[in-house]
Amino acid sequence: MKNILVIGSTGQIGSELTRELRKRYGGSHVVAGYIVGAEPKGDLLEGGPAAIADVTDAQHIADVVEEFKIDTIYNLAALLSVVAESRPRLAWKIGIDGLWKVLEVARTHNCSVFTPSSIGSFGKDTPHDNTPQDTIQRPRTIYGISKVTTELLSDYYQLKYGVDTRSVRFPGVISYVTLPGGGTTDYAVDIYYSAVRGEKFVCPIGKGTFMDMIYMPDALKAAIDIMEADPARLVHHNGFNVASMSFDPEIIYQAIKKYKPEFEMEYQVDPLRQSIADSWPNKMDDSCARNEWDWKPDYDLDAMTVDMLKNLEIRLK
Ligand code: AKB
Repeated sequence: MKNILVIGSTGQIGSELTRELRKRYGGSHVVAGYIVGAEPKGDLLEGGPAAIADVTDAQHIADVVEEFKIDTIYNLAALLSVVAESRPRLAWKIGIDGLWKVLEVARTHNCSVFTPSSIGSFGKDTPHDNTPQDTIQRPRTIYGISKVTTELLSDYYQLKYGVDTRSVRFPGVISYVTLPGGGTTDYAVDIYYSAVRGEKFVCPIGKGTFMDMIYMPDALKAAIDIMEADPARLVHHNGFNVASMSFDPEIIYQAIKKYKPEFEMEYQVDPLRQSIADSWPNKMDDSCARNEWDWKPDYDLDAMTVDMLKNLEIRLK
């Protein structure tokens, strides 16, 4: 990776990935791609070049790739699971029509591409415990359908045209920097904000609902390490299971209560979020990622909780 374009650089993962890539490869080598209305600000704007890179406009992406001699594209444009259910056509337009445009630019300009998949690519017929790398993927949400298609289309470009496409299936990503918007796993971020603000947390996901989660530094590490991986060792290319921690609302609540004994939580289950969560794995088996490119997370629930609380105390002061 010499010159990198991050599409969606102002989103939850994109903003932190852009900063991390700039730290590793130098500010001038990482272009913060954005759409009108979601412009980068502060250090994201000042730390390196920025350019409009809208996945619905292939010519625009090609222009940016040429101008900055891009060889690697991180395509993070997507609607999250809950919001996608209310705007399915837009979710498809951004997630799949957009991906097709990015892949075409990559094919004609010889770029590698990372487009994340998600635990949302699984469905209720998938084995829920120790979900294997290669298994049934029959999701019933538009988000899930678009994520399975993302994996398949990325593999197609790899096999048919030799485009170097790679990706992981992200669990719910937890961070104190940029809030996620409209995801099923968002509760695991919101709960920390309530704890630090001294508010009672109203949990939209029911007790006993386990989902895979990952702390942002590990999510960034996964996104960068898979693109740096030795291609000779890769059996899979797109949609690697990456696991880190799995918990239900009660477990994360108790983990926070250890440091905030006065913290309270009650349940008001949201039927849409719950039905999506019920169709996702309880815990994935990530042995392929571990074997093929040495994936290993650094944070467990307790280490993440300490870091989240410490940093949110500072940010929300
Ligand atoms: C969501 O909840 O939609 C995302 C995801 C797990 O893909 N965080």
